This record gives sequence, structure tokens and C-alpha cells, in this order.
Amino acid sequence: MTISSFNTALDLSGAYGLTAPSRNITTSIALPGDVHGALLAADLIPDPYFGENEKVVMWVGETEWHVERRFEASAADIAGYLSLTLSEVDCIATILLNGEIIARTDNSFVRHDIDVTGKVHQGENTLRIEFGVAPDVAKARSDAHPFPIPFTYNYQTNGLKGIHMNFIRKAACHAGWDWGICTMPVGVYGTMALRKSRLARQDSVEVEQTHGAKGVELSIKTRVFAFAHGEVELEHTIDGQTITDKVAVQKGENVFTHNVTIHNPKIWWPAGQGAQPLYELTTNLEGEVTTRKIGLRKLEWIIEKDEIDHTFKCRINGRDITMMGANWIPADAIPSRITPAVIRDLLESAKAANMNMLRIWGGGQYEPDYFYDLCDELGILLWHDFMFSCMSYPSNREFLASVETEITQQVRRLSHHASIALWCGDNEVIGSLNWYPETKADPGRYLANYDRLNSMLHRIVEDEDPSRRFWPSSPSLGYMDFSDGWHSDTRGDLHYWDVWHSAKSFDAYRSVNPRFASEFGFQSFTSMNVIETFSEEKDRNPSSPVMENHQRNNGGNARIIETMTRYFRFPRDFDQMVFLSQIQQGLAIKTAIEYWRSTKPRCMGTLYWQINDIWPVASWSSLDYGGQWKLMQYMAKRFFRLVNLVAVPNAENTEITLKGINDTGRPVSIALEVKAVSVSGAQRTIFSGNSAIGADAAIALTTVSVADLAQDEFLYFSWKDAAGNILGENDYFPKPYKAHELSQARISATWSDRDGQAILTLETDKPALFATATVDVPGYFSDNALTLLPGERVDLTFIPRHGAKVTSADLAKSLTLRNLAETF
Ligand code: BMA
Repeated sequence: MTISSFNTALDLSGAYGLTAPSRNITTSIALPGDVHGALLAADLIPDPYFGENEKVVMWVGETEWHVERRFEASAADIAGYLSLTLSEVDCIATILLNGEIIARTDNSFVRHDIDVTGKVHQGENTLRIEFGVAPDVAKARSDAHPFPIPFTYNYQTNGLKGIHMNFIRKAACHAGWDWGICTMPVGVYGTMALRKSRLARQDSVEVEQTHGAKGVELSIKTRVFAFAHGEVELEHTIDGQTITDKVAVQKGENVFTHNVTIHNPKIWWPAGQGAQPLYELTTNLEGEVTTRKIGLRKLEWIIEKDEIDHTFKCRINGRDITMMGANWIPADAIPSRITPAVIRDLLESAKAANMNMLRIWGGGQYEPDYFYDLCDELGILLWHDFMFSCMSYPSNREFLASVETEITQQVRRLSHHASIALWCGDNEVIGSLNWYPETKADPGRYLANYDRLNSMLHRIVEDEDPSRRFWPSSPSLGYMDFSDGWHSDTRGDLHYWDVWHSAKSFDAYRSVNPRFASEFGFQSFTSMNVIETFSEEKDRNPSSPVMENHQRNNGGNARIIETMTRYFRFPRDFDQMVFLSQIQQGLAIKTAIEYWRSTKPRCMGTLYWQINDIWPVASWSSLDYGGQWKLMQYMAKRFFRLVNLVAVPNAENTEITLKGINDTGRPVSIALEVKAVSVSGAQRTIFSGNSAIGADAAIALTTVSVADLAQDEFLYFSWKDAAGNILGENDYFPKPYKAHELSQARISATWSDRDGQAILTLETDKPALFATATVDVPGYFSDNALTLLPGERVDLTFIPRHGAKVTSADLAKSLTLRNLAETF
């Protein structure tokens, strides 16, 4: 049977008129897009990210905006049932077609399919969207609510006024966060189309997989919305198998399930553990064709009683695999700047740093389809929060009804993705009950209020996506456990913030033993070339108004600087301070992750806060805004190596145990060599030997007594495979760096080109710590922040980003080499 091709779509993206009646502004806007992008393109606002312009452009989010366009429809375009699909309207808006109100929207996470049958004329039509002022709507709702529901303090940084983001459904961080600018964007993102159907349209296609001895059984569940009763033709194709069906539909929603078995399945693995084969599923409903990529994997969360308390681990295709990665926030505070190229670049950097999981954090947004497609392709699993964060939310009928539509739609849109590992109710909402005077004064009320929303989320996941685990909150100790998970490390996931927010020493990371650390972070300044994009020369001082505006965590710059005095000698100028801040950030998180990974199988996940930035700012991120690698990203590439050797001191710092971590599914044999190296260059070998580390294990290899090291010595260890290839190297300083008289090293650099790649070879005359090469070309080196020892040659390969082609001659021009000893 050949499927008819009646169903079509008329794309309504493109140029719209943009007006602000209260301000006499008339210009144009490219949609999908946002008002900030339009005003920037028309030169009507300055760059919001520059200097303190945030305050200068604040009016944009406080103004009513109207967008309008005309479109032509032919007789054929409208000869059927019509739906106007707007996949993301941000946020409060009235939609008018030819002057008639056809819908009102107030949840940017809900897709609207508006029935406009009979309302589109042959010839010219007008589509108009009138946006309300979201902060005002939120305030009015909060005022009308029978009891106060406080909003997060995170927006109150830098004297900005707060917005009741818990009363409207858009990314909470649009109002600012402790790393985020407040832009309160207004716009339409995603699909804008007029869809014509003979009888019915596709609403969602979900795929559930059951792995068995005969292969993988796929249950393909298609939701079809029919405008009247009748019959439609539906076809699915996957792996060379086609199922064509003529199905009877009733007016309204219809669900059809088709089963397909994939024999000899090619199995999907997270990054580092195997390949990511994807099967293409094509769904055709009378000409409306959609495609999805399906990765076949069995994924379970093992949360069961053990001798400690309860496990918390992800089992994929039968293997317990340690999750390694970071937290993800929206890629830009101006949503129109988020493009597939931007997202690919960031996700490729995550993979290049040996990550296999990101957590999509609940104060941001559900990401566009291409984000999840890329995660499937790259093997990056997702811990997916629902979009609730750091405050209580209403639980009245209207709010719950809107959220029910949101979560149901999002789960149906995304559940086929191999990358989605977990649905999590929210970020830190349970914990936040202890933060606000209102919630603390009346815990019973706010806990009941919480449970109404949270139990609904749980129920939706059970109904819509039964094979996926629902986890109530991050952090959480488990089902119906409303104690806050910051303080228990025996079960559930843990957010550990004492090193940053309470200024504890880096060693404090070794005082907790999480089962799964889903948040912990340490800030640095964004790189100097990024600071240059938002500041003038005179602003480049950590306590200038501009640098303080680009730091949203109260006291953040002071914490960065004060920490330097504990571990390092004070940097001699601002440029060195910026560089040193990145060394220190990487060191803090390296301390945590090396230790927690070494406690495997107790700890089965480490996701640091945070991989990316939403604008150029001092933050916990390891990538600058724009995707450039900060030093921590390089260090992450090392501390997330599947086979890693780490130094773990005892609490008294008298003994150092070297531990071998093997996160591959095979035993590994290594030849270990441990040296005591003086900061002035003398080296002596203090241990060498062969060791075997079992599959998926962490074991102690040898112990060194600190008393056996001279005052100026540190530990340097490297490990090789049977063939003598160096697999990795690492070091450990028993004393803070400031205690050492570091030598000024002379590092020499030579360039070559090999197989189309530019190679930088480094050599040094004295030990150089955190030796770092940078060039003015988008890309990163295969390694950086190195401990360079005299007598060794280190080859670094340059990896261009965005697919650029470069030669060593291009790079050599802008090469800068730095290291710790030159910071003071
Ligand atoms: C966490 C997150 C964010 C915040 C970060 C840094 O707990 O959930 O709310 O940005 O802390 O303070």
C-alpha cells in the first residue's frame, strides 16, 4: 500500500513586524527568535552582556511586544483540517489569526496545536502574537494566591528586583541566577507552522524497548489527533521493516501501538564504553513524515539495600557504569543565539573530556530536539530534571493542569531517546523548604503543597514512560523521603557545596562519601579574552563594578581571591589572577572527583557544577561562554579518564595511598612508576611495579609515607601498558603550592604538522606546573595544565572547534605559554 501524501505543512517562520506600542518602536524580528535578538540586529539596544548594560536593557522584558506577519495560503494549503503549531511561545501571549483570538498561552514548555480549521483564507492572512509582561503577570498571580510562595534569592544579586518566577512557566534563570544575567526574553522558539490534515495529525511517537534473548522488541506508540471519526493510514519503517496500517480513529486523541522485533541488534553504549549505533524510525501519517533515531540499550537504576544503606547506580546493558560529567544550564540568556552548531560544539567538548552524563538542571529549560539527537549520537546520557528549582511552586488547579500538560508532552516528545537516563522531579525544591522564612514558619503547609506537585510528576512518569525511573528531586534520599539530601552520604544523590559556599578546605571533599554526587563546584574567572569582550581596560580589576556585575554569587570574587591566599602565592596582576583562578578551580574539583571515583563501587556518579555558561561571567563552569576550554575542562579530561591513578592522602596527611581506578569492563594491567620530584628538578624513583586492576574496580596499589619525602618534593606517577606506552600520569603535592620555592622554567615550543593535524611539542629545563598553551584560534589542545618535567617531550595535538582547518603556522603566531611559577 502506498500512503497518501495529503498532509502538508506551511512554514510560518521568517520575518515578522515587531512593535512596542508603549514605546513607539516599530522594527522587524526573525522568528523563531526573540526580542533581544531583534533589537540588537536593529541597533536599538546595546550588547546586554557588555559592562553593566544588563540594567540598561532591563526594560525589554518589562515591555509589551507585538509581532505580526502576513502569509499567503493557496487553495491546496487549506483544503483540510488545519492546526497552527507553535512549539514554544515564551511566554504570556494572545494569539490572533485574521484579527480573531485563537489561543492564549502562558507556559513556554507547552506545544500549542491550535485548531484553525475554516479560519485561514485563500490568499492573504495575518498572524499576530501579543505578548504580555511576564513579571507583571507573575506578580499579579502571586498577589492573588491565598498564601505567600517565596521565590529564589538567586535573582536578587546586584540589586536587581526579584520576579515571581514560580508563578509562570519559563526558564527560571531567565530572571537571572547566581551565574546568570536577567534578560527575561520574549519570543517564539522552535516550530511555527500551519499543518493541514485530511483527517488527523501526529501528536507524538514513543518507543519502548524490551531486551530479550530473541532480540529487542520495540513497542511503538503513536498518538494521533483526529478532527472527526474515520480511517487513516499510518506507516512505520525501521531496520528495513515496514508496518503499514489502516486504523480507525475517533474524534480526539487516539493511541496505536505497533510492535517490531530487531534481531541481532546493534547495542548502544554511553561514550567510552562502546559505539552508539542508531536505528532510524520513520513515521508517515498520510504524508506527515517524522523521523527519530533509536539507540538500543537496556538502562536500569539499581537502588537497593546494601551494607552501607542503599546503592544508587546506573546499570547499562547489564553493567554498572560510573557516571562522569557535569551539570548543564541553558546555553544562552538570549535564546535566539542557541543554535545546533553552538550545542554540538558544547556537547562535543563534554565528550572530549571523557564525560558520559550531563544533568539538565531544573532551573533552565527542556532543550530542543536536536540537543537530544546529539546526545544520542555522542553517547551522553542525561539526568533530566523537570523545570522546577530552588523554591516552592503553587499547587492550585490551574497551575497543576498546566504542568500536567507540560510534563506529559515533554515526556512523550523525549522518551524515545536512548540518552535519557532518568526523570527527576526538580532541583533542590525539598531543600529549599528550609531556606525561606515563610516555608520554615509553616513546614506542614509547604510540604503538602510540594507533594501535590511532586506526586503528580511521579504519576505522569509512571503512566507515560513506565520503563524509566522517576527520582523525586535532586538531591533526594529516595521515594517519599522528604529529608534534605545534602547531609547524608549513604543513599541517594548528594549536592556537596561546603567547599565553595562555606569556604571549607579542598580536603573537605574527602570527608564525605557520596553514592552519587550530582552537584559540587568551585568558581573561577572566565578567561581573559572573554573578559575583554565585556569590559574596558579600566574595568579589569576584580572589584570593579563591571567585574562585580559579571559575578552573580554574593561574595564570589572574594571567595576566589581568598582561596588563592590559602593555596598559592598571591598573583602579581589581574591577568595572572584570572589564570590562577582557573588552576585553583580545577584543583578543587580534581580533589573531589579523584577521591570519589576511588571509592567505587560506593560512589557511582560524579557530576560537577557546571559545564557551560549562559553569558560571560565568573562562575563554576569549565567552558567559557562561547565554548572555549577553561583549565578545568582539560583537567576533567584527565580526572575522568576511564583508567586513572590517583593519590589519596589520609586525614592526617601522613600517608598517601595511590589508587587505581578502572572504569572499563575489562581487567587492565599496568606498570606503575612513582617518583619523588623536587620542585627544582631532581627526581628519584620510589616505587615501580606491575599491577592488575579488575574490571570496573578501584583498588589501592601502594602507599607512600609523607615523611619519606623531602621538604621540596612532590609525587609524580605515571603508568604504562604492557607494550610500554604511557597511559597516563598524575601528581600530588602534600603541601600547598605556596610553600614551595618554584623555579622559573624555560619552556621551549616546536610546531609540526602530522596527518593534517598541528602538533605542539613542549620541553622544559625545570619542572613547570600547570603549563598551559593557548592560541587565538577556536579549538583546544589534546592536553594542558601539564606538569612538565625536564628530560621529557610532550606532544600536544590541536583540535580545532567548529570543524575549522588550521596549520601549525596559523597557530604559532598567537601561541602563549604559561605556568604557575610566573603568576606571582
Ligand atoms: C546549585 C544549583 C544552582 C546554583 C548552584 C551554585 O545547588 O542548583 O541553584 O547555581 O548551586 O550555587
